[in-house]
Amino acid sequence: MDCGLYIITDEILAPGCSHIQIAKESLSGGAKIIQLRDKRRNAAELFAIAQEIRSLCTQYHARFIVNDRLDIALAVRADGVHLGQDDLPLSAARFLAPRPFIIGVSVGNVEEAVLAEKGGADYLGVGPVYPTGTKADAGPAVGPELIRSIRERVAIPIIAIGGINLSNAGEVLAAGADGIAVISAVICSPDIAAASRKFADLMMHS
Ligand code: 3NM
Repeated sequence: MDCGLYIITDEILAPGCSHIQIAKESLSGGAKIIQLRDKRRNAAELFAIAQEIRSLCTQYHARFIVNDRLDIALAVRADGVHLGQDDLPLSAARFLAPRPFIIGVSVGNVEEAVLAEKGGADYLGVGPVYPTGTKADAGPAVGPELIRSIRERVAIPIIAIGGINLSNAGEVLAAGADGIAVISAVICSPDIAAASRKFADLMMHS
């Protein structure tokens, strides 16, 4: 899987800015992967939003991943789904969605990372690398050291997440992350496209 700037849409952090607007602006700023993440909306609403983001990602040659909701991901022909440790088990998701459908799995330690790779994950979301206020149950920060330890044990791409900003992104990439997933550092910025562009440039030059 090609990595790059991975933007997760979050309407709660950006009042007045919809998932679709966030996706559109991030893509215009160079995001390579968009993840639709919404724990509140019903399936009908999510499906309609996901359809729009699907076509935006196609237009920008970016990947589209849906958080948690494999049904929505399959229904709109997204490129993949992202699963947390408490979501549908990886084996069950893989049974329903054979490759090349992408399955990403959140991991918080080396054991989970090794298991996810063995189980057929296509990439790992590793975090929270730094403290974050965005996800209440994210757990304690694991630091770039965990990226390094996981990098030694697994071959699939690592997307680092949690508290990543323009000042610490460099050390996360240096630790072995293939990509960086960001919410607040981009979405809380007054200019989402410009903030995305800064991350995309940083990734291209590191
Ligand atoms: N997952 P921000 S941390 C959605 O550790 C999410 O798995 C995490 O937001 C994990 O870039 C996180 O604003 C929130 O810190 C990331």
